[in-house]
Amino acid sequence: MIELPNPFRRAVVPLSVDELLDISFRRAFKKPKPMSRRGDKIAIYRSREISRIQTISDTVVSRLDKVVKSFPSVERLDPFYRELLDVLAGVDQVKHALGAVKWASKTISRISRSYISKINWTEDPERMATLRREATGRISSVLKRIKPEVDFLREVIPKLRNLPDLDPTLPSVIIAGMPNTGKSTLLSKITTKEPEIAPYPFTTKGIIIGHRDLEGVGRVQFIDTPGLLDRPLSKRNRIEMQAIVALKHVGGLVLYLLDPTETCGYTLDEQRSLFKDIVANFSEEIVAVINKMDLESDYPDKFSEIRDFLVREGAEFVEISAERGFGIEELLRTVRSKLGGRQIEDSISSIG
Ligand SMILES: Nc1nc2c(ncn2[C@@H]2O[C@H](COP(=O)(O)OP(=O)(O)OP(=O)(O)O)[C@@H](O)[C@H]2O)c(=O)[nH]1
Ligand SMILES: [Mg+2]
Repeated sequence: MIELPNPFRRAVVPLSVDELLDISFRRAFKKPKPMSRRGDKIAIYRSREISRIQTISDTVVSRLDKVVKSFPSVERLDPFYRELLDVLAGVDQVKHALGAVKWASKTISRISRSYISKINWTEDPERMATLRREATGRISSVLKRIKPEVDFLREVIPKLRNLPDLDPTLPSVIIAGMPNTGKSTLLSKITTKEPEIAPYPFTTKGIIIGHRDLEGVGRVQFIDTPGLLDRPLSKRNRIEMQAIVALKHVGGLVLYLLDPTETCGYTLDEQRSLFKDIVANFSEEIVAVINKMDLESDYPDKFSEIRDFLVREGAEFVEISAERGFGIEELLRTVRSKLGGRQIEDSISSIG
């Protein structure tokens, strides 16, 4: 089996506390073995009550342990996934929740052992039933105590499992920019990634990865990121923070999309300010991409203004229409030369 880069892919989502109680109790109380008329009645009662406790405890403990064991060790996570974990769930909250699940599993094993031993010491069937009821009552209340932690894991593990597979061995291109500038449209144009289809303007809420083979470079991963607003890091929300994590940890080329038409809902000033912010704060090489050039005749001044700005900044830029497919070939040529150039530099420096 190939190891998938997303380390959360195999993390088990816990059942809800109610579901877990339900299946374990149903298992424990289904079809009691017919009581033999002969034989030691007391022994039969005893083994029935013990088996009920044991079944509930085994079912609960094995389910809980699977959740803890299937979750990757936070310390060994790649920084990209570790920071996404922090953004989407909070490292401390996840550690606390997994700790609570582990505690419940151990406590339930202990309760079960102690009541089984008590049942072994009594000869009174009624006492056995009372002890069994006490044991199952205590097991239920331990589980109910971890309900908030279990609910939290049920909410965050599916999100983590759905994170894309970032392959650290492939060259990467990050597509960044303000919302609605056309990042996802561009991704669907240049990679095999199916565009997300929605009857309304679809806002990307997480990182999406598509692939494309580029001549001389090989397979490249293109990373579509959620739109960023022009605001300080401390004000960024969880959705935006995923784009920041990609910019911080992926390492690669950044395509910064600009929409001179401002139909994205953001002014040129805001788009320029975010561009400068990214140039100042991240070390990746950046190519500016002026998008929506199919609308240039409606906004000639805005297009000139953005070109002048990029020239002044000394920024490299390409003009495209992601929707119509204009300029895509030139954009890919630029990407290829950037990535190809870098690979040659890398191999030279590794020889030297
Ligand atoms: N006219 C024109 N519209 C475009 C072009 N590229 C994208 N759009 C439109 O711009 C809108 C936003 O496109 P998206 O690709 O969803 O933008 P995005 O940058 O991924 O947006 P977020 O995910 O919200 O950050 C959509 O209505 C697209 O159809 C283009 O080249 N020309
Ligand atoms: Mg998008």
